[in-house]
Amino acid sequence: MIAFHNPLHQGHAPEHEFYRGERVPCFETPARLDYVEEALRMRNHPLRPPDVDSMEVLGQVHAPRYLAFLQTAWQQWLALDPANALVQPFPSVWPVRSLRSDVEPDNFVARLGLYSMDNGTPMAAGTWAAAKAGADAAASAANLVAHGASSAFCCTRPPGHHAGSDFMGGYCFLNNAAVAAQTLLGNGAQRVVVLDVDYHHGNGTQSIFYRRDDVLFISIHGDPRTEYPFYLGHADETGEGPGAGFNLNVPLPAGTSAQTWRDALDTACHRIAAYRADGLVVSLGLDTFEGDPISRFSLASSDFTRLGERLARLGLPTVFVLEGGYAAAELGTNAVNVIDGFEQT
Ligand code: OKP
Ligand code: ZN
Repeated sequence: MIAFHNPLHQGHAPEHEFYRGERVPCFETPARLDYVEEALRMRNHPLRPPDVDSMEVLGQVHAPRYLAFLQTAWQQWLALDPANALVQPFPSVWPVRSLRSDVEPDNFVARLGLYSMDNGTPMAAGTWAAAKAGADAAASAANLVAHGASSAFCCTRPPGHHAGSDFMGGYCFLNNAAVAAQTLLGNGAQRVVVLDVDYHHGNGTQSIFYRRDDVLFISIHGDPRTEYPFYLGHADETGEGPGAGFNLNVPLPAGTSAQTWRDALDTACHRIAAYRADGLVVSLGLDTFEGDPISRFSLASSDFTRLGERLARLGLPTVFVLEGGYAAAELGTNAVNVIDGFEQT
């Protein structure tokens, strides 16, 4: 399977995130992608740089003022104090209920809070360039599939599925899966499914497409009552307005077995078949792995091969977009297991 990689991902390398109130080394590291690229090469999958500019499609899934902020956020941070080059910005205040989000504050940290859902999405000097190149890789993979390839893989970080129309969160800045889905639609697809199998609910993707019937969003994830992102991902979220009936959440308790997870996947696949989609985007998080340090499902490496096999049986043009997965040393094996399971079926 042709894989589009992100040539600029290393520029997004913040050092710290917050965990239980303490600053800890980031879980979402450049090394993650090195492992995936190495496994792709070892198992003979060609790697290509992005060949599509996603800017126009980004404007269809993200708000203009959010894109403008993100694009210049690091310069704004440095303009406050050149010494900030060595400091990570974090938001500390957010416009929750009863506060206004229509007026952009002049204060940088307040603006950062306006465009963030958490303080768990650290930025670095190369964040915009890395996120944009990742969106380009997603658009490239979708474009290849739209032009007749049966599948393609977007091999990128930072991930995207927590990023909504106008906010970052959960290590995500630009919603790569939404870019892929929108690219398929822009190339003539009528109905697209986004299937999100990351451990964490894809709140950003869900919210972007919540009122639309041309994208069916399905997610299997840790129950948000106990798992990030906490405030979205419940089973009663089924879509709104024209999108009513085109959103399916399958939350599972932390600790769920691989067998129960596979049954949930089967349920999702039956819904996909009934939708008569002309394209599938898979938000491929691999943090459902039993060895993942921040998640609590128990899939083995062999289960990822089975995931690829099950998805292949849908018979749909398919774009895989890498999301989470924090057992870095096993990430390459697990990701390419999905790819090989898919291609060998
Ligand atoms: C991103 B993806 C607390 C650590 C938890 C949220 C996890 C984001 C996962 N600061 N941060 O869905 O794999
Ligand atoms: Zn995740």
